[in-house]
Amino acid sequence: MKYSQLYAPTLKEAPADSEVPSQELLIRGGFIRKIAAGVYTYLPLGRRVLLKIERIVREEMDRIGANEILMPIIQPAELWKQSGRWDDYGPEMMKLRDRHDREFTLGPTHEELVTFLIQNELNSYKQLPMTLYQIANKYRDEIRPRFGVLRAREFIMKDGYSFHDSWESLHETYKAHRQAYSNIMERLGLKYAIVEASSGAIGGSESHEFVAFADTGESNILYCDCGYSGNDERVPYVGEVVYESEEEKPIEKTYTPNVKTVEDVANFLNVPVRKIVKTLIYKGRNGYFMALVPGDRELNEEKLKAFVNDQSLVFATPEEILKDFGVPIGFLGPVGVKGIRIIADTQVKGMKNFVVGGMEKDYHYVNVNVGRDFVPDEWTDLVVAREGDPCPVCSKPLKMEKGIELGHIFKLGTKYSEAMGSKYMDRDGQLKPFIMGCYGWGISRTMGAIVEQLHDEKGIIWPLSVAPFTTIITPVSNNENLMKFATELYEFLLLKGEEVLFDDRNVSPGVKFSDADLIGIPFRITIGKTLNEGFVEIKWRTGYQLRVEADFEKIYEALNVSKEKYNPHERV
Ligand code: 9G3
Repeated sequence: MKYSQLYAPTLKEAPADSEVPSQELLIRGGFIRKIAAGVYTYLPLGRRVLLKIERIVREEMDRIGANEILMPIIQPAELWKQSGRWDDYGPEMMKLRDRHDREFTLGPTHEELVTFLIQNELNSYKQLPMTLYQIANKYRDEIRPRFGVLRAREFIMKDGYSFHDSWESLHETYKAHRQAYSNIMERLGLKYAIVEASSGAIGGSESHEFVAFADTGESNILYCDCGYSGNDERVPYVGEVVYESEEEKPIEKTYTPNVKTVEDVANFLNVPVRKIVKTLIYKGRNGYFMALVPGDRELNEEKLKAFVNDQSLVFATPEEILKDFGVPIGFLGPVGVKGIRIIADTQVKGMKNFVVGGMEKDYHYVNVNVGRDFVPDEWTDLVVAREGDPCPVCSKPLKMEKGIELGHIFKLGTKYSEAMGSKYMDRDGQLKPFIMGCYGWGISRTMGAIVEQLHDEKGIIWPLSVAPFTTIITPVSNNENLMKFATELYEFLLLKGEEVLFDDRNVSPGVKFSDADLIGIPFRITIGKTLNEGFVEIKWRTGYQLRVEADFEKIYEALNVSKEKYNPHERV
C-alpha cells in the first residue's frame, strides 16, 4: 500500500483522557478513534491488526474442530427470562424495545441464544460433541469504561460453546481449548499465565483465565514457584485461623463522631486496622446479608455470591441502609442485630476484643468478642487473596503480578440446558440436558494488551504476526533516483507477497521515521544517500540495523532472515 493512499492520521499529542499506553498510542497512531465512552471506530491500521488477531484465533479454533457461526446481536428477553438472568445484571445489560414494544437486549454474551439455537438442531448423542463459535460485537454498559479498548462498552469477542453427552467429553474439549488458547498467546508473542479463575455468574465448576502480564492490567494474578496460579477473585485463603490469646475485655459503646472509614476508626481509637471487623451489607434476591471481614482485608464479592448462591447480589446503597437499618453506612455492626443472615470470614473466628460499628450514628463497640456479644450464622472464606497469603497447594507465600484477561474458559455443565429445556436423546433413549462448556477470547482487548506489553517511548512495537504491515519502504526524499529505486523495490516485494507499506509522502525523513516508529512497523528499509554507494539500510523496530546491498533479491533475503530472528520483546 502507498502511504499517500493510506488513511492513517497520526497525532503528535496524546488525548488528554488517556490513562494507559495502549489508549494513547492506538489513538496517536491512527488505529482507533473514540466515538463515545467505551465506543471506538477502528481505522484502517486498526482494522488490519484486528483481522490478523481474528485470523490467528479462527485458525486455532478451526484446528480443534470448532464450527464458526454468526449469531444475532439483538436477543429476545424471553431467552434471558428462561435462564433466569434477565434481572441479574442491572444497568450493565443494554435493554431496548422494538416497534411492537417487545423487549430485547444487545447481547453481552450468547449462552442463552446458542442453547436455544441447538435445541432444534442437535437432538441425538450421535451429533455430540459439537463446538460452535462466533467472532462478533458484544455490548456491556460498563459502569466505568476506561483504558480505551481494554475495557470498552462495545467490543469484539470470540465466544464459543460446546455441547456434550458426558463430563469426560466436555473435559476433552476443555483441554483442547486450553491448548488452542496457549497457541494463540504464543502466536501473538505475549507473555502470559494460565490461572484458575472464578466461574462467578456463569455458574458451572471449573474455569481458567489466560492473562497477558501488564502492570496496567485489572486482573491480579497470584502465583507460586510450585506452579500454582490463580486470579485473586478465585484464590481461596487457606491460612490457619490465628487465635489471639488475650483475655476478653468488657464490651464498651464508644462515641466516635464522624469516623466512618476503617482507617479513620483505627486512628481515632488508636488501634491497628486488623483489630477492626468491617461490616458490609449486601442485597440479594431474598433480602439483605451482613458480611464480616477483618479490617485489613477486602471482601471478595465473587466468594460471597457463590456462598449464598445469588449472583444478583449488590452492595446495599447508603440510602437503603439508612432507610432499612436506621444507621449511616460507617457505623454498621453485628452486635444486637436480629433478622439478617450474618456471614463472617473464618479469620474473624480467632480475633479478640475487636472493634465493630455501634449500629448507631457516631458510635462504635470496642472489645467485642464472638460468642459473648454476637454469633454469626455462618463462617466461610470471604476475603480477596493477596500477595504473601499462603499458597493453597504448598503454603509458601504467594507472589502477585498484574495482568489483562484475554481468554476465559468455563465448564458450565447443565446450568443453561436445564434452565432452557435443551435436551438430546442419549444412547439409552433418555432425553438428557446437554453438558456444556463456553470459551471466550477478547479480540479487540488483545490489540490493547499487545501494545501494553510491546511499546517504547517512540511508539508501538507490533509482533510480526499482527503488524498492520511487516515492512515500510522509506525514501529519505523524493529525489528522482531514490523514488525510482523505492518504487521498483516496492513492486518487487509486493510480487513476493510481502505486506509492504511504501512511504511515498512528500514529507521530511524525520516525520517518516517517527511515524514508522509510532505505528510500529517491524522493519524499515531506508533508501538514502548510501544508495549511491549501492546500499540501503534495514532497521528493525526493536533497534537492530543492518546495511544491505541495493539489490532486490538480497534485500528480500535479508528481510526473510530478519523475520526469522525478530523478537519484539528484545530491544537491541
Ligand atoms: C450479562 C452482562 C455482563 C456479563 C454477563 C452477562 C460477563 C456474563 C460472563 C460471561 C461468561 C462467558 C461466553 C464467552 C466467554 C465468557 N459479563 N458474563 O455472562 F448480561 Cl450485562 O460472559 N460467556
